[in-house]
Amino acid sequence: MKVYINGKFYEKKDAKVSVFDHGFLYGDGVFEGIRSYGRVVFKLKEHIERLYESAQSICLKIPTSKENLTKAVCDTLKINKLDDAYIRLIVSRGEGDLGLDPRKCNGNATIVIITDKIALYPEKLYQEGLKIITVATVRNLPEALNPQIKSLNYLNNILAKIEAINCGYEEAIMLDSLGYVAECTGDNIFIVKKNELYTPPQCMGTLRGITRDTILEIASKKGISVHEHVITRHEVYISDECFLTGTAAEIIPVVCVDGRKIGDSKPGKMTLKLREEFHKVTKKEGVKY
Ligand code: PXG
Repeated sequence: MKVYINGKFYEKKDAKVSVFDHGFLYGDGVFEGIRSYGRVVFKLKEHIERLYESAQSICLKIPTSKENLTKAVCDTLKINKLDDAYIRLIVSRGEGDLGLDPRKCNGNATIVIITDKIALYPEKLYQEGLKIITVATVRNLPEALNPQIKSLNYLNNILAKIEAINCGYEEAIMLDSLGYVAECTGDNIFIVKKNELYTPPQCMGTLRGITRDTILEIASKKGISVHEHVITRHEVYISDECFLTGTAAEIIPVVCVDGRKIGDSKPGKMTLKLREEFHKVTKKEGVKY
């Protein structure tokens, strides 16, 4: 497996960045998790766009164009002969000194592209559905570190994940600072009530997920009513169906939340339909390589 670093390819064992890179020292950088399906990088344009937006927000200048970065992602997939893959695109502040001052990195941002195969959850969980819990760690405040920024500092999410794991669960619902449902540690959340779809708005503590947007597009094409609306835990507990969306997990049904069974404890009809439709579009919408 070859890894792209700043325009060159390295064998996995030689793919290394400096310990003085502020990405390593401080989590100072941004990233994207992307997937390719049948030699099509799903919504690559949207991922590249979001990466540049995250970078803009943290005053990180990506030292190449969107076109070049798009090509670099495709080249990495080609060199690794991957048809279906998970892609991690990382831009860190680069090598500096031990102080916080980003100016010491001299604008030498580090660009890394790693490609691999991952299945986040075993197939059994997609068939049977996930059991999840709400955790005490709330999502970062937008006025502190906006969840729209996909930064290299994922401690907020990792702490929530640790809480879930310590309680015997694989995934956690994180609330925003007002106590509304925000999202999960690496996924957005949807509920279905009376055949209508609900998901939290992006403004509070939620990442504008590309899978989330895809589900919203599919739903509107299918004539399903969609509400981007604040959701309380109560509304999740009394929902007919619940599912999570993310590039890594794709669409995964949830059948139990905080000990409350959702619907009839089986993946819901609309969830399965949307999952099927999602897999149809993954091979169509994106950049071919
Ligand atoms: N919310 C958060 C906090 C995320 O990190 C999503 C939602 C879904 O967004 P997309 O655009 O992928 O539909 C993410 C996704 C993992 C993992 O291992 C997930 C993400 C990043 C890194 C790892 O599940 N981000």
